[in-house]
Amino acid sequence: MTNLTNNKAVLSWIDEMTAITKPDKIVWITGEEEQLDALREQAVKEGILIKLNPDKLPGCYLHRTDPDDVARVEDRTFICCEKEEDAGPTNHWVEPKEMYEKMYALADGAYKGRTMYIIPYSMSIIGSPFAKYGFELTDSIYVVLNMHIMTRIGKAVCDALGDDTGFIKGLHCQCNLDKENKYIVHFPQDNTIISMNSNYGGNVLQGKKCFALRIASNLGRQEGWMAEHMLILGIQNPRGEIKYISAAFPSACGKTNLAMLIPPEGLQRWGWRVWCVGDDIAWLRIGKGRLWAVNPENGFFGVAPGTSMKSNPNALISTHKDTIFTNVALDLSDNTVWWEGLNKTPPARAIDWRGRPWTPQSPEKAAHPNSRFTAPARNCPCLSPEFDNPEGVPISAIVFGGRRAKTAPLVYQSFNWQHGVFVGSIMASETTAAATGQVGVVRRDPMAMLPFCGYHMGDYWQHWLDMGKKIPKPPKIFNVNWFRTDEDGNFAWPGFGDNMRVLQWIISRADDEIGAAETALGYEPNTHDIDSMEGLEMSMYDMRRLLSVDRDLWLQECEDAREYYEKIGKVPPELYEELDALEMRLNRGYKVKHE
Ligand code: GTP
Ligand code: SPV
Ligand code: MN
Repeated sequence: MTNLTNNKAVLSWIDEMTAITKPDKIVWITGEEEQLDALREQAVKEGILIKLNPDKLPGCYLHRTDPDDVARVEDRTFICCEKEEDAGPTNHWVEPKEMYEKMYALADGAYKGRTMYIIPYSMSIIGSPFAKYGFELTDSIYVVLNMHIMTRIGKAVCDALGDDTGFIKGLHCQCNLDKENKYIVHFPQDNTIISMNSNYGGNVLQGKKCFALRIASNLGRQEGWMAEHMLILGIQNPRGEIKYISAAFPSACGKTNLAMLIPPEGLQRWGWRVWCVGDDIAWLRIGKGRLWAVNPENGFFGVAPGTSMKSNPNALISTHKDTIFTNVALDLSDNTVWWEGLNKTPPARAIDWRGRPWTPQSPEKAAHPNSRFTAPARNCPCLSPEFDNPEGVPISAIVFGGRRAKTAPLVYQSFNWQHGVFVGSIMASETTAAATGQVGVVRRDPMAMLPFCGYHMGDYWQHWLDMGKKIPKPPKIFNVNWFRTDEDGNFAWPGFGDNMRVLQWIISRADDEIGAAETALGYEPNTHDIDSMEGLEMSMYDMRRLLSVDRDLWLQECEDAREYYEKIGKVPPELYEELDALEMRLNRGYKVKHE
């Protein structure tokens, strides 16, 4: 097969990787439908994919991963920059030369008897000034077909790259999925990514977390922009005006759901609606006095469990064609898929995510808690008309949030950018099934970037502070918590569509349209300012509780944050100032003042 590019740097790197991996065959992925169709067919034949009911789910497939390969592996993820201190205390580091040797030893002959697929891909719109190009070499058809959904691939990428040498090099070998030799490795100084012994989502779809966050956060720092774990959405008000916000929540904490929100019926009637620009990653840059965001991806790699026509119809509809499902259950009655929370009628007979027979009486879950769908963005009924705009959208507000059963109130606004960076830096959230390890443990996850920041966390905070100074009209910064619980452990806030009520307050505040109560944490809504008309069944008393701040819990929080700062080291002094000021406000029994 002929090469798709004459770019010497690309070809010589591929030659080098070919010599190491020793494939039987090399296939360039052109992006043409004919080639992709042949690969789908081959994957079905080889048992990699199961073709689903073509009438109910046209173009859809099911894939089951190895049961030990179901989520990102943070303890096997490395940032191998030149100096250990530049990776910082939140990243694993190994000296680059040593790591290359280890990786190339694992890759030695890894493609023997197999095919090397070369995927040219673009993060962001091909040809746009903000697009970045990469090549992923893989022996996995599953990766090829997922990258086709998640990014823009094929010959057009090579044409746009031309002879430029600023591309991202990626090598992925499934090997034998040996857990002990699983590695997700980044070499920021060489723009290189190597994934070994995994075939799961965020570990191997390298455009996503590896490139668009870990490598891109490094590029952003050097080039004066930001790569963030953020959704991007547009809020349309009854006057037809659209304001954009971006929001950083940790993995499996509600980004996809918020990005595709459908407002409560009453608010819809008034003309409120939400447009989805992105559900996981935002690249942000300064332009015309403001901060602008693009979504570098082209699809959604979303959490399946809990996704239903009730919780997130837009996401569910997005999966109704041309979608790959991973680790959900197969409904044997009609060859479709099922997961916990899809509906209240589990299939009488199914095959679970491990490939075993399953019935509603089975003690275990039918779908893995981190089972996912890979769906093309164009399928989303509320996809923003700005999705394909290479300029991106201007951001009015940045929202941080996480899963906190007690501490964080429903919503508050920071006093200013510097205070907002502080709020992001002390974010904490309960862990979820998106990464291997314990679930439900509260940990610090600054800006939802703990697993994705490709350099020293202290330097990253400094970059945030520096960026703020350069934006003439910076977005306002907020914090939300949809996951506060009552005494019985139930969620105290209905969440999902009702989150629209909080978004309304956020954009009113971003535009300085309404007043707020000043508290020790920041600005909070006056209770009547959260739109409780139009069907919210919540008493003023409960609403006040949702917005309440427990002083003792927060003093404890300050102590924890201080400890965390000490662990990080190299914390910008401005953030210590903010921490001291918060503690002082709490200790003084800060008066709540209504404007
Ligand atoms: P990643 O793809 O891992 O980055 O996850 P995400 O941040 O996009 O999370 P997603 O929207 O997929 O939601 C994860 C889980 O949280 C799902 O089980 C949702 O049902 C649940 N969830 C999302 N929004 C809400 C909410 O407002 N309230 C409650 N209680 N649960 C929510
Ligand atoms: C996340 O964990 O934040 C995800 C899923 O979006 S993965 O692509 O596996 O990282
Ligand atoms: Mn994510």
